[in-house]
Order: sequence, then structure tokens, then C-alpha cells
Amino acid sequence: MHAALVGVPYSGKTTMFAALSGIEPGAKEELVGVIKVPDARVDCLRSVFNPARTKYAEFVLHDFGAGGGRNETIPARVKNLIERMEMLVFVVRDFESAFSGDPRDPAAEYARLREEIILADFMTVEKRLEREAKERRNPPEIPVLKKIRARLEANEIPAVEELTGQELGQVSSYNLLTLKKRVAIVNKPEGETGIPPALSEMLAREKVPGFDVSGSLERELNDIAPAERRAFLESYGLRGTARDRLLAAAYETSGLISFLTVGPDEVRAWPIRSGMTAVEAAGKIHKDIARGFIRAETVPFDVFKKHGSEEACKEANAYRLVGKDYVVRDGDIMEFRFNV
Ligand SMILES: Nc1nc2c(ncn2[C@@H]2O[C@H](COP(=O)(O)OP(=O)(O)OP(=O)(O)O)[C@@H](O)[C@H]2O)c(=O)[nH]1
Ligand SMILES: [Mg+2]
Repeated sequence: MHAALVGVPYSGKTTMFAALSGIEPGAKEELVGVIKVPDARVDCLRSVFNPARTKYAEFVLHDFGAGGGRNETIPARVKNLIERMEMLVFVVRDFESAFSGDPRDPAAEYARLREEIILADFMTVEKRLEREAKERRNPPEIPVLKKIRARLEANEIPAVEELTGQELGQVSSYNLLTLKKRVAIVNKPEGETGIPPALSEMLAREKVPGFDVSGSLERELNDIAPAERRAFLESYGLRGTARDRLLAAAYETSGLISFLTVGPDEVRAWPIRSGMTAVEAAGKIHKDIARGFIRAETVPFDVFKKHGSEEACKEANAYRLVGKDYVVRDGDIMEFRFNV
């Protein structure tokens, strides 16, 4: 999963990048941080299998800097870059800033970002439809684009649930910003918490998960020994880090789950969309495994843990044989049988 921090200048994107990724950035404009998604199931399986490699799911965070003019909400250069992301993480400022000319108004800032992605997509869609009106080639995505344009014209974010998987596929090459998953982070001063009601209402209306963080405070965690971080956060009344909350929000809003693979070579978590079948999950590992799929053996992690080992699971008949259409569940340990 690739996500970009998006916000107006001085909202604290780079501060948040450092806080969330644990990486202290240098002067580079464009920052990439790989966050390993903590997973107690992987920790446990690692202790059982003692594998050569352990791989956690990864969440890749990008900060594309500001660039462009100071008055632009999202500069064109950044817009081109965030098009390639799967998720937008909006950062809105809720602290007094000596740099920004704007007042402290996180709801207004969020509204600006929201308008900006609506406008950007409207222009993309409108341009395409205008060209189509001249060319009259009638490609299959035209009705979908019209549906989307109607939403955007009404200043609404098109609801992904209203489009079928096929329709989404037809417009996927347009990389529309409003069809991406969104999460909002409210950047608070140290010691303050809470999302202002005007903003929470906006977020709730469009089902965008949001949470409040003091970016500069959480960034200080980078200078604190890991063992002391929890006590530091608790002294500010905080439970869990900004990173944990971002990952939880991101997984929830994208409907992501993980299945697991185990063995002496590797214990690994594989993030997939909830609802994927065994053969689709196999394809995440390798196309050949999906192509030559015969069946899979699976056991839920909790059941595995209860028995404690592969041998004990086999003795207890805990493994299930499943076919291509089996819907994979969060925490399933999967072993695929295939022909190449
Ligand atoms: N008081 C306070 N200041 C903050 C906080 N987060 C960031 N700042 C300050 O606000 C300024 C801008 O922060 P950045 O993290 O550089 O903001 P940015 O969004 O990356 O800015 P550009 O990349 O220039 O658009 C810096 O001086 C930060 O120290 C915060 O939570 N509280
Ligand atoms: Mg920055």
C-alpha cells in the first residue's frame, strides 16, 4: 500500500512524515518511508518456525514536499505524483503557525483539499468527455465518466460503493483522486487533543477516518529509547502511537486483511483486500501459483496457536482443504498446491 501525505503548505506534512515513519528527513524534497506493519501473529509464527526470513506487511508513506507556489493548495507537480498512490493522507493544521498566512482553521483547510481533488478530477473527466463528444468513439468508460461527472458537479465525492468492480476497472487508468481511499490527520499543538466538531462532521459524512496527533510531539519519540516511548506518550495522556492509529485507519478504510505463509525459509504476512478468493490470494504471491492452482490447505492463526505446531495441527485434523473460490479470512495460514 502506497500513501501520500497531502496538505497545504506548512500544515506539518514533513513533521508528520518523521513522526509516522520514524525517519528523520534530510533536505530532500521527496521522502519515502517504509513502515513495517506490526503483527503479533507474525511474531508468534517466527518463534515457532525460526525462519531464515521474516516479512511483515509494508505501508509505504510518501511526502512529496510543497514545490510550486506558496498559494497553491496542491501544486501541479505534487498532483501528478499523488495520482500514483492508492491512498491520500490529508494533514490539516490545528496549531498556530508563524509561517502560514492563514488562520488556524482545520475544517477550512480540509474543505480546501477536498475541493481541490474534486476540481482536479472534474477537469480530467470533463476534458475526456469533451474530446469524446468530437470523436464519437464511444469507449465503454463513457457512461461511468458521466456518472462521476454528475457527482463532481454537485460538489460531491463519487461514492466508490455506487460503482461496480467493472466500472471501477474501466476508469482505473484515469487515476482519479476522489476515488482513492482517504484518511485525515489533524495536527494539534503539544498537549491538546480532539477533532473540532465542524471537521468531524465533514469526515463522518464521507466516512473518512480521522484522528488527532501532535506531529511535533510524536516526532520527539524518534529521539527517545524504544523502551521509554510508551511512558512518554502516557505522560501526555496518549494511548498508542500515531503510527499505530494511521495503520489501523488505513487498514479499516481500505478493507485490508492479511493472510500468512509459513515455513523454514520464510514467515510472511500478505496484505490483500477483504473478500479475495484463494486463487486471487495465490496470485499475490506469484502468477504461476494462481495459474497452476490445485487447492490450498489452510488453518486460522488462532487455531494454529492453540495447537502450537504443524504436527499438532495435522494430528488434530485442523487443516482444511479448500478450492479456488474459498474466501480468505484475516489471519488464515495458507499453503498452496499448484502445478507449473
Ligand atoms: N507548534 C507546532 N508546530 C508544528 C507542528 N507540526 C509542524 N510544526 C511546525 O510547522 C512548520 C512547518 O512544518 P512542516 O512539517 O515543515 O510542514 P510541511 O507541511 O511539510 O511544509 P511544506 O513542505 O513547506 O509545505 C515547521 O516549523 C514545524 O516545526 C505541530 O504539531 N505543532
Ligand atoms: Mg514539507
